[in-house]
Amino acid sequence: KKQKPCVMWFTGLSGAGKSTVAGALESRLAEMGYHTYLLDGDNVRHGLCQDLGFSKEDRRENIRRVGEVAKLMTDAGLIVLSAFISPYRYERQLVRDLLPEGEFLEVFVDTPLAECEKRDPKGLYKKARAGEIKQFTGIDSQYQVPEQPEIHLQAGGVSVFELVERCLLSLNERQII
Ligand code: GGZ
Repeated sequence: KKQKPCVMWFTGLSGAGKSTVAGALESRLAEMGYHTYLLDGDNVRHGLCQDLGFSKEDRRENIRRVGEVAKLMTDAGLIVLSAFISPYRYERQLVRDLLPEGEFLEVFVDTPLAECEKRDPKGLYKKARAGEIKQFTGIDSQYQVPEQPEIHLQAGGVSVFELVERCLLSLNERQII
């Protein structure tokens, strides 16, 4: 099936739904016959980036490595979905600059902090509030909101299915699929 390679770069707070939406989108694309790969904390922070923590420097290096890997995967023709907090504008811009024009799609999973904290699926916000985890994004480490994301998902109160549909529509409009 004909596809144009690209990187869909999901960014947002912990618990915003990045991995959930990217994973569901990947399943839909695979069903449709497209070649994809999902990069997220689960397969990257346990391997390629297992030496890195959550200081500013380590997050930078995490994103730099993921960006380079994503680029290699686009050379192989894949639609790459990446789901990392990637809190700094500068690092997201560096990844954008690695890729040809039009191949980097920033997807802002815009779930309010209060909602992420209410969900708190792993209890990490609770720990961060209690001071048991330091440098937690949104609590004592900053998240720089994307200024002009290609796709802005206002995710609070919207179903995963609907969010995936919006992504598919955008890929279609951009003639990637
Ligand atoms: C933010 C943290 C932290 C701190 C552990 N700050 O909800 P999760 O658990 O599964 O997703 C978060 C994940 C963030 O890793 P990333 O590689 O996406 O971060 S970055 O792009 O900033 O490099 C969270 C967990 O790791 N986690 N400690 N201090 N998230």
